[in-house]
Amino acid sequence: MKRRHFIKNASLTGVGLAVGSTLVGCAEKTSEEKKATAATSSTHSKATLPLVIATWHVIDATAKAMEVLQAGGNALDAVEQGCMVEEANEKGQSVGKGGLPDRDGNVTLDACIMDKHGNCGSVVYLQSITHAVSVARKVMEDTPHVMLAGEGAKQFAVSKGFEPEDLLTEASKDAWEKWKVEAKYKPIINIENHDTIGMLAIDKNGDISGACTTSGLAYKMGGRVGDSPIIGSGLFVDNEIGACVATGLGEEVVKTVGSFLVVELMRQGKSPQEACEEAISRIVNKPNSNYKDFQVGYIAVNKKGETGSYSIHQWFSMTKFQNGVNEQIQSDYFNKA
Ligand code: SD4
Repeated sequence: MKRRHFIKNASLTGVGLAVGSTLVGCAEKTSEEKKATAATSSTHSKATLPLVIATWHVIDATAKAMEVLQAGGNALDAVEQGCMVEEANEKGQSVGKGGLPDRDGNVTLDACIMDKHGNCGSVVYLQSITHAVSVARKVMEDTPHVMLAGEGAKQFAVSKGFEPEDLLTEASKDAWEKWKVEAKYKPIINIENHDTIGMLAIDKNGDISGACTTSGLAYKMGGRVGDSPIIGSGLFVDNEIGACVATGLGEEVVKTVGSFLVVELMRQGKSPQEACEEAISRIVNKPNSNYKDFQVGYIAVNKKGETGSYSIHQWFSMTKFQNGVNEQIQSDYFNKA
């Protein structure tokens, strides 16, 4: 289902839906936008802990993460278990089992995780293992390394008890067969179809962790790795300052080291919302930027529990669970033309 349908359906299913705040330094706000900004500022500024935010519409995942936090679990356990919900969801065709394959029909996963101490682990081009985020955590905790790739990552996972399985579901195989009719051998850039799950949590002790997991761009070239498993690009956590996670066209995030940039902007005093907006502006304001052809979205949280989200194009959203409310918040975006 396309993201715009999720967003429309959200209000019908009792899931809260708010609208993101507006870019500093962007076009003059309309009165409608000013109202939306006011509504969202309060959504973004309640700083009660614990809290969980995630990219896109993933209320089951944020609910799981909050369950972990409410039971006294830490933020690291929360983001891992939250992401696992989407990895196991075969209907989500962008993460874990059921993820759309590369152009050769192989489902290859990228994931990373980062804790309050700045420890991190990552897997790239992982095949046949559903819970890539958990393998990334094992890399972090059980090896002297940060990143394992491909067959080595898979062998490591198997050595840790992960069961290999076929990740290509019938639905994803059918979609790939249809794609093959034209088989355009370049990344398909559909601005509504970037569904990486990035999750950030602050536990009741005020400690922050984050995780990110994806099958990457559908029908990508074999061997292609995006931003999602790259610490600093797809995800960055600094427990003194805050955290950020990205979704969208990974190449553009990598070129601007997006998540690290957002955290550094927060360190310099920007709010999470302002930092996300500035990081998007670095992409769209590049000379010859072809931003109209791709989507990038960021979500961020600071140490105070304030949150922000922003994207290039419409229909990016953040799911936030705080103060007993698990809601989808539609992000504000740059390209209003
Ligand atoms: C990537 N950032 O591999 C990911 C794409 C994405 O849902 O967000 N997919 O570039």
